[in-house]
Amino acid sequence: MTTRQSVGRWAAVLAAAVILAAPDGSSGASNSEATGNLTLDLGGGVTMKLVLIPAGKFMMGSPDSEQGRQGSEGPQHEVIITKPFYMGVTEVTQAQYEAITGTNPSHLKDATNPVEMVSWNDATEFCKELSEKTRQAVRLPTEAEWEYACRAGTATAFSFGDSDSALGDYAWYTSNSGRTTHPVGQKKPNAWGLYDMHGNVWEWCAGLYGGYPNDAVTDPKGAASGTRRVLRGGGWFGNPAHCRSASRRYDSPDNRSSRCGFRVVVSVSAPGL
Ligand SMILES: [Ca+2]
Repeated sequence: MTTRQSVGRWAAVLAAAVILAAPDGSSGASNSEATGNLTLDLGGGVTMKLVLIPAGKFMMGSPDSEQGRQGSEGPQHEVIITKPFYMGVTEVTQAQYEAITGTNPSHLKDATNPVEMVSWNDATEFCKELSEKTRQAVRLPTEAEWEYACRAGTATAFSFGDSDSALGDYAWYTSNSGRTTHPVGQKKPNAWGLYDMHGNVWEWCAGLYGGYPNDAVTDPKGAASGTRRVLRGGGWFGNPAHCRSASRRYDSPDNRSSRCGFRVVVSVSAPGL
């Protein structure tokens, strides 16, 4: 199947999903076919907005020539994302986390700031609970999905170009953060409508951290073995190099830090595809 055929088939599936979801609204979620958005109802007047990320392919990792690059970002290799998915337009906020778990573990407290002091295990449990509440397949993004969405069709060091001179327009990082997190969604979004992919808090991804393959891969899930979990995007305590689209680090799945949070994705279910 060609990419265009695949996209067309998914568009039909999504349209059908909108029709099926519409009658009673009891699923805790609502779709908007026109905008490609999904809004989850977390209860207590708290919602979460996600945007549809199309299927496609991209070059994952950074070229040897990229400023600030680390060896773990190579080799660059082609990644094919075969299924569209919804991604949170912002990091999970403290209000959203508390609506689902009843607690707010953050050090840098503000309901509209990203939740931090959450481990990979905590983030995964949040996804599980939100899935049960909304009857949607909520999960952390794979590392490949995260970088694909961060790049939003670009191949440059940042989603807005190769120079970090405009980073302050898109990100909270060490030079402008005042050593704290900030309310999500205040800076410019990338071309796919995602905010704070660069900066604010580092974001947990689903898979295990490991070396990259040399050849093209389809829907990679991460390393086959290991214990370390991936973090992406840099944060309020990070320098510009950390905020690059290809930048990656890792941590133990039970470690918590005021520098680390997450955002969620929702799988688009399509039986038979
Ligand atoms: Ca971030």
